Amino acid sequence: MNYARTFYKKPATCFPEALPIGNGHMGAMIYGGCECEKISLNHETLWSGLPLQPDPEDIRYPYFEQARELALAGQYYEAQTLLNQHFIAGQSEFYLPFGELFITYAYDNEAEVLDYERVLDMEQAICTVSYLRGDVKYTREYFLSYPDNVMAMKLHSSKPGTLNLALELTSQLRYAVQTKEHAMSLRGECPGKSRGSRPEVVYTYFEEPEKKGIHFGGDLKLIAHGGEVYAKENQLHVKAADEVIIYLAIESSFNGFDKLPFLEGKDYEGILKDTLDKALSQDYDTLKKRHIADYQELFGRTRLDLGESGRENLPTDERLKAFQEDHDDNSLYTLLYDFGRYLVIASSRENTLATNLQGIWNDEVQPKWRCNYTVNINTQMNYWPVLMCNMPECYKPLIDFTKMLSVTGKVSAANWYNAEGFTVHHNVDIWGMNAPAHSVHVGFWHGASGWLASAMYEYYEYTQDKEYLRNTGYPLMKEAALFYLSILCDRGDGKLALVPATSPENDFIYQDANKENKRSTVARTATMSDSIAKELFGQCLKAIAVLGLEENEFKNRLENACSKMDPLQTGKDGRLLEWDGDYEEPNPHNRHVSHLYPLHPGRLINWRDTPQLMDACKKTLAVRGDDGTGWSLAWKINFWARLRDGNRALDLLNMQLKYMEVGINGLSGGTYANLFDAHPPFQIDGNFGVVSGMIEMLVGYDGDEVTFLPALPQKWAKGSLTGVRTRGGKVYDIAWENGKLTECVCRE
Ligand code: FUC
Repeated sequence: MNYARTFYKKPATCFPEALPIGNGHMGAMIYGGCECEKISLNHETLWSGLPLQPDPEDIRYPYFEQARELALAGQYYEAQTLLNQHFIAGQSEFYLPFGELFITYAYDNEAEVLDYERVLDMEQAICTVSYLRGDVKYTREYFLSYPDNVMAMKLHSSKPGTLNLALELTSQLRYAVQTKEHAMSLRGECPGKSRGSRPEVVYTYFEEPEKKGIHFGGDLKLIAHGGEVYAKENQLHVKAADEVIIYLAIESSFNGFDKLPFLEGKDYEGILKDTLDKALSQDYDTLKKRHIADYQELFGRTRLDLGESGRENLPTDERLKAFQEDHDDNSLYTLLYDFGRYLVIASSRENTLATNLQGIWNDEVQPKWRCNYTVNINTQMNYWPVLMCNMPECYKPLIDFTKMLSVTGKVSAANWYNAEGFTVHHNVDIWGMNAPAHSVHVGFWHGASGWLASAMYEYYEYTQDKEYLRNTGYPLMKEAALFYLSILCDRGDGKLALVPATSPENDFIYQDANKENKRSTVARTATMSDSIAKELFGQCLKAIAVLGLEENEFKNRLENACSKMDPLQTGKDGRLLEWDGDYEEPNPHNRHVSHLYPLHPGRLINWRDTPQLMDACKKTLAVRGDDGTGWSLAWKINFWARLRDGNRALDLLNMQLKYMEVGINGLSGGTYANLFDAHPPFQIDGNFGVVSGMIEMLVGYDGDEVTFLPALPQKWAKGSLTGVRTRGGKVYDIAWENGKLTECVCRE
């Protein structure tokens, strides 16, 4: 068994080299500098903007109805133009960084730094930095406790009286800092409004109380052993101490998506005080023990062992580079698996918000893609491994997220589509923004509500928690299904479909009535949208049966729809069609492979019911090509696992492990030195998608029956996986040798 840790022989020079810690609410990135330690800080609730204020008069559905007529008549381009003019509702707000803590060291001598090490210990969720300067060993230890909601830091030197430090807190938002002896407080404010796009976003801070953005604070307390502590010009200074303990708590006034953050905000200052008082009432070691116990209870639930490779003692950046030469490092996959689970626990806990595009770690005020929730794949991927890794508690933020959207998404369903239920398009923020954003190409896509609702059913499948299904899961599924039921229409051949539709961020070329080639993103139907709806309808029917509900009218509507929908068609070359025509594709290698949704994460295409479509999926992937952004590679691992081709899945996993230099943006993914997934730039989804992909390679289904090693690559001839949770709610330990299952124990 390998010890789960990443480590480095030098400080980080940039964000994707720094080491992440988190407790779901707060996140920190540790750089580990010797002269100056930099720690980037986040709190999950720091966003620009204010609660949504929907305008009941803002009715857009007549345009939808016109676009539908145009699409049914084959006038896709015209439908697209109309929707571009009338359907787009703006942009999401931005996830913003709290700021930075700098700890500047002053040394008594000029000695060279030796034996430098920076470690992220994922067995304990603790980050350490250590080095020698002359005869003094300096160490730092950091963790972010979920039970005590505080960041704890211990700075130590082996020789009494040699710790000389200055601490400074800064922010890129509007802020002020106050220092007192042994304490420092930052008070800040998020802008109430953002306008424009990166790199020219304009933020506005309002003075009117009802327009004021989220207020926040970070309070720091310092305890020095030996030496002297004093405050000077916004800095806290420590002179000649032996050891310093620091506690930092961050809170904000955010009080829910529908509350004005200033007028109806949380008493974050009171909470900060209570949090720090509680932390200070315990000693550091007690706090640390509570943190480790809390973390290990989750992290220890599953284990993957693929054997040792002999490279475990190489610093992680060098190890990644060695992997580019040859792939003989099975325990690097295990490390990636552990890192993904570590990130789940560090970013998504009960009563925290769902993870955004970067989890909770973001140091930019104008982050890429607004660091929002992108729900045409990314947010969902963040949660793929969570249930399999037997951490249902960590799935709860996605449930809360869907609940919020079921409220705010009602307006979009009613005003944009004249429909029942709720709907969600591709971009969401902390305020529940969900209407079509940005442009029709990305924004006219109403699949997110259905996809999230199916993810609600998955929670039941993995936990078998009927109370949850009755009170939470099913009501959300039903509301999401009602939306699709209300807008289904005859697509022109007696079959029901969602018309018009887009396939996320892709387009096609068709010939219009004048035989002219036109390019459009809007089609009559799209395989993904119809599959999302059909999958959800089937899950609603199962839930009705499981719960024994008298839902006759709804059930009839679902059954009628299912019998009249036919989303899965193949084209002349045997590929699964992405739209309802065999169109020319201007972008055949598009990173999204949305039409394979029914293969993964959906289950409409599977070996038992639709074996003939497996080949169509393989052909689709062959033409799409392997390369793609980090999340695209990760998705393809999951596809190939479901197609039961382990070697192909492993090829994709190897591509995901391509060493990514910083500063590159683009569409060819990889992994940064700190193991963060590179879109590039950093996007966290791929870190989670690889974990579910690895499990999909080892655990599959034949109908509802669990099967093991469905896609075992030759290189993983021997191994074990313990504590894996499966649909049906059972937890298994398995082991295999020479590619054959040797052990299979059902634990629960
Ligand atoms: C979707 C993707 C991009 C990126 C963005 C956040 O729009 O197509 O690749 O992941 O979300």
